[in-house]
Amino acid sequence: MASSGIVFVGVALLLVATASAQLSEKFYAKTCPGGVQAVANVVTAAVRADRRNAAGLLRLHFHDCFVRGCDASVLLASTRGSKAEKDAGPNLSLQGFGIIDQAKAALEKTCPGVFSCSDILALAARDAISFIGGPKWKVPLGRRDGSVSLASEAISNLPGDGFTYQQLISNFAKKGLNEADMVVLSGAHTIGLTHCSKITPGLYPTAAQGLNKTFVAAERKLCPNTPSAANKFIHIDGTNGGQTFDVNYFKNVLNHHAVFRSDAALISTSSGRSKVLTLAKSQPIFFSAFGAAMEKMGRVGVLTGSQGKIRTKCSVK
Ligand code: HEM
Ligand SMILES: *[C@@H]1O[C@H](CO)[C@@H](O)[C@H](O)[C@H]1NC(C)=O
Ligand SMILES: CC(=O)N[C@H]1CO[C@H](CO)[C@@H](O)[C@@H]1O
Repeated sequence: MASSGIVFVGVALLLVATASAQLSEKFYAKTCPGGVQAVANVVTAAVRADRRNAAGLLRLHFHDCFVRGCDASVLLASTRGSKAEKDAGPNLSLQGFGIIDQAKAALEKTCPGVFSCSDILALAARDAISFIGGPKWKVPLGRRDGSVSLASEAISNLPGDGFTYQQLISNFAKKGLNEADMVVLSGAHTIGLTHCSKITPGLYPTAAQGLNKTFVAAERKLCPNTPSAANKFIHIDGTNGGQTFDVNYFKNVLNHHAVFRSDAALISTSSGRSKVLTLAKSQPIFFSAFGAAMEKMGRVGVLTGSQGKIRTKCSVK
């Protein structure tokens, strides 16, 4: 029958598409056997020197995957007449480019033209987070690098700090990530810094979104509502000096100590609230769910096989 023929062709195409998109932890076993370890060495040295780098590397991988898939487009430099993702105004605070370049330079010496920048980004995020005591997840490899990076696409694809729960869900859904993935990945905000300008919109309305009053007073002290304070950085999760990867972010959200409006939004629905409760209660649950969601995020829109290319320098297409 014609319709079953169409179904068959459809299934066959789907199988081909899945096969070509397969990543594997052993991808470089023959072509660059020491490569994965070389990335780990560079990343752990950089994070040991400055723990701040862990947050930078995690966010770089996230921004990469949300704009054109995990294809290292976030690393490309602007060219004459074309502004790249990394130069999209509000995202100028991205950190960690130098560490990726350093890892790439080491790999180009031992296995030239083989190891993709997008795989380095995925490994660097995992190595950095496990080094600071967070979860360690699997990083299947074999991504290839893209050659397009547009500031306008960073603006239209990344979630905004003023997003509602529904907006966050639909933003992540566009990347094939579900509601549970979105909530657990928000737990990345257990580390890192934010500009005051990102939090003042939630901090200064009189009602302040149902935030805890003591918390609001303390944050307003750190972030006065003045133009000169806008570029000041503060910890997103100040517990333990903002250095530890743990469930305190979720505890803070539950206690109405949320820094971004998008964080506060996680408990604005009963479904979100129950997910936050579960994660706040158990570090093992948070760690395994976070790792699984990172592995999933690392597959978003990847180029494989003969798609894309292997860049020699990560900032140059
Ligand atoms: C759920 C939607 C999300 C929103 C609205 C959001 C928004 C933001 C904003 C506004 C900042 C501060 C940027 C600045 O002031 O320059 C930030 C920082 C950060 N975000 Fe997110 N983010 C989201 C999800 C994620 C995810 C999924 C990850 C990683 C898996 C992540 C990792 C980070 C990290 C690590 C920092 C700190 C960066 C640093 O200290 O250098 N975020 N985020
Ligand atoms: C607000 O937070 C403070 C700690 O920052 C806490 O002592 C206080 O009980 C909280 N208030 C409410 C109403 O939950
Ligand atoms: C995470 C982050 O800061 N993303 C921002 C990147 O730039 C766009 C455009 O202004 C913002 O909407 C995003 O929130």
